[in-house]
Amino acid sequence: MDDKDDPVHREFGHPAGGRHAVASALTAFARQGIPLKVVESFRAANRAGGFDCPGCAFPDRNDGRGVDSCEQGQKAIAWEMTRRVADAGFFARHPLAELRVWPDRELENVGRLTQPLRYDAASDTYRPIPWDEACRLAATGLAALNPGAVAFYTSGRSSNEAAFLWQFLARAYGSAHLPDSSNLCHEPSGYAMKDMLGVGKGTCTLDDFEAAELIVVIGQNPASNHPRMMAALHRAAARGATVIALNPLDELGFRDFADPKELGGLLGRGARVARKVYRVKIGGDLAALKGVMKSLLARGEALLDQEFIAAHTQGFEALRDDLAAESWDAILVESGLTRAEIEEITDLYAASRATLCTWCMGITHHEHAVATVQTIVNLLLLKGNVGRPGAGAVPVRGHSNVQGNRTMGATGKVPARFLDQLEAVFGVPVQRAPGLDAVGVAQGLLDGTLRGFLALGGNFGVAIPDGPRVRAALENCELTVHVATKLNRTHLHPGRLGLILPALGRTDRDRDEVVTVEDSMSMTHASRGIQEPLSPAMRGEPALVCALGEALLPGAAPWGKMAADYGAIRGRIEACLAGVFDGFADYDARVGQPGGFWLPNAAARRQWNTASGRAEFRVHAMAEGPVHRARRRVGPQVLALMTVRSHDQFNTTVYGQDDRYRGIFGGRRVLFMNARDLAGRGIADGAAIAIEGLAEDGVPRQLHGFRAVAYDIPEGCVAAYFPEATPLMALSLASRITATPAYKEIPVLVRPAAAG
Ligand SMILES: Nc1nc2c(c(=O)[nH]1)N[C@H]1C(S)=C(S)[C@@H](COP(=O)(O)OP(=O)(O)OC[C@H]3O[C@@H](n4cnc5c(=O)[nH]c(N)nc54)[C@H](O)[C@@H]3O)O[C@H]1N2
Ligand SMILES: Nc1nc2c(c(=O)[nH]1)N[C@H]1C(S)=C(S)[C@@H](COP(=O)(O)OP(=O)(O)OC[C@H]3O[C@@H](n4cnc5c(=O)[nH]c(N)nc54)[C@H](O)[C@@H]3O)O[C@H]1N2
Ligand SMILES: [Mo]
Repeated sequence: MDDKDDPVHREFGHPAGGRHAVASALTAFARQGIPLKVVESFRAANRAGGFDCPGCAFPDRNDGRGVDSCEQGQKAIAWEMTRRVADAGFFARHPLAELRVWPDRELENVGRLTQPLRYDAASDTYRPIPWDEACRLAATGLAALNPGAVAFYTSGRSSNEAAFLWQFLARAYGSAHLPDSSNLCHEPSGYAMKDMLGVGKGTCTLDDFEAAELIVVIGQNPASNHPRMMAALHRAAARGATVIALNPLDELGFRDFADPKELGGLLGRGARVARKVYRVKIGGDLAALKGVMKSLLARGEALLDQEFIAAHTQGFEALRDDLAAESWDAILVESGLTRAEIEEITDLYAASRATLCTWCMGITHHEHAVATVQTIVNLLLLKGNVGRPGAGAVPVRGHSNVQGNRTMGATGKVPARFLDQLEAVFGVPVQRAPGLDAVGVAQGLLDGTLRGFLALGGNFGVAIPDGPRVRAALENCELTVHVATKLNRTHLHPGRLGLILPALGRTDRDRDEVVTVEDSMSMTHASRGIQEPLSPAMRGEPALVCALGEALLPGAAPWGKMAADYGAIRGRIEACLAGVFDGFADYDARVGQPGGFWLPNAAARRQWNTASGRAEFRVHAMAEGPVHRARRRVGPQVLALMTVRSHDQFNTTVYGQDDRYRGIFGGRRVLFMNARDLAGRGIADGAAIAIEGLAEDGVPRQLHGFRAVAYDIPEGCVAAYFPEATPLMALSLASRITATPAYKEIPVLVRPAAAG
């Protein structure tokens, strides 16, 4: 077991992408002992007849040409295609008390889960059991509980088919507690857009990247988290479009990127992709964008799309008055930008005939996430930048099928019509009341009102704030069931009855079946695994949910028929979604189409499914956030911490210890700090530090064993990696309205280690 964490900081000295990306993809396969599989993988990932990459949700190119996969995707694929196994012998040798001190990456590195497991308290180990028994135990456990005390989590990796059956099983059993990773992720985007535009999804397709004149990338690090988007940005910049970014960090991909799919890129020649990165302060985007709008309006309403505003929107006057009254001083202090920078962005926006804004977690992981997303949409609406080529709002989703899971109803709140059709199609009653979201479920576990927790993938106890307490609460449950591909820390905290059920992943062949997924731009298509499963006891997720359904609610659905033929599931999806979401007619027949099909988006056609039938401007004040409040309480020395991903992880799955684009090698326990913030605290670059989280619940939260790294980051702002730094935040630190944890706005104090 390798638990060394000894980070050093040195410049990487090469462009993002390029030959190092190719080398890193090859290394990922070599590390798993399957070096040759990389060929197969590059041939099948995101290609018609192959599998949908289990990495991010950026859409596939679908032109049938060449490779359409990236370094990060290949890492995720190698991780899944490994031939290593966490078998019965492994679990017999390692009691959970021992595994709990292993680093997260070593738990997953053991290999794939290959058989159903049941926790045995006497030996403190998981032990293999037959499938029949696992399903019977789960069913008996669930039947003994009040359904209102049971939660069914989903992580956005699973397929449409599995997610659909999962939510049906939960609702037919009587629980609508369907928290998902989206609650921790893009929930504010969905809410904000639905409220203003009537559609909670992005309004663009990949073609719009080819037509945009200005692309604004806000709070996103695509070089590490959506590398295929870098290729789209790079192409856009090469044809003359302007790309700019708003980010506290000058991420490498923006200033130096080489497309590994181009010869020049492979030879190592990089190019600037973003003309400029505007270095907002953490949480400063709302102020920055208000500044841009204020400046735009001051230049005269002739610059706006007045026809669009008159014909399609409502609330413009209120926004105009609010912007006129907003103070420039406040805008500049809060955004961290200069007046000249705001005028520069306004120049670009005013001149552009088609603007597309993309955003990700730098926007949603904040207390004022909904307000900030709505401010982005306000900006777009002012110039009619929704519903025409090259223009629109693009929340770039996280997990490869997180959007599809939502379309399938795997969430606590769904339209009544969907529930009606669910009842009609299956002929059984379902739970109609809305259920809890992820933070609500964590609270329910902590206060003991939830007694059962089932998860279709994910690592809930590590992804959620207050992980240690939530994991301890899981142990107090009567029942925990994890459908998973690899062992993770959440599994190490079983309930009185604790089960792990081994699932097939995207790359695994599931007999002759295909599953379907929906990407970030609403393209829905088939995915077919290419590798023979490691063990006959692993099950495709849809079939696995059917097995649970057969044991728990045998009369509720033709479980056996659906397990044997996933087309029978798609038929039911089509029937349940009719009139709820357009586009699912002939679902089963059309999934076979190369590239799949686009789910139509009303806002993209300028049809506004809002109460007023128009796109609605929303006015938002620049309100105080958690860091402001902590500064008032404790003093100006409070810093704003954002927890971000390295280049070598997929969420809680950490592949390695390097973050080469940011120049960090061999460890992850670092805190990126401005040199002046270091000097002010008497901390040397590279010194050991203690970090204290200032939660409003008063519970002390401290982290030790971190090193400070002098870094180009705005004063008052610091950054660290997730999940290592998550223990600094409380569950109560979350966005207004959607309760998405504010993982990027944690008030902290930093001291030299000796004084800590
Ligand atoms: N390889 C890989 N791919 C992934 C993932 C992964 O872990 N690894 N995760 C997937 C998932 S689930 C998601 S949600 C996405 C995440 O994709 P990203 O959102 O790109 O991921 P984060 O690392 O959370 O990065 C946030 C970015 O926002 C910036 N930021 C932080 N706070 C602010 C702010 O207040 N304002 C602005 N303007 N910027 C800010 C940070 O500097 C950083 O560049 O990626 C998906 N794809
Ligand atoms: N501090 C901090 N915390 C964060 C974030 C942050 O930026 N900062 N980001 C948040 C975000 S955006 C998200 S989306 C969440 C992610 O939260 P989750 O989705 O809960 O976490 P993951 O790390 O993606 O889950 C990894 C686990 O999924 C399982 N798995 C992988 N593939 C499959 C599969 O095909 N089937 C099944 N059944 N299981 C599979 C494996 O067992 C693996 O251990 O984390 C959130 N937490
Ligand atoms: Mo995410």
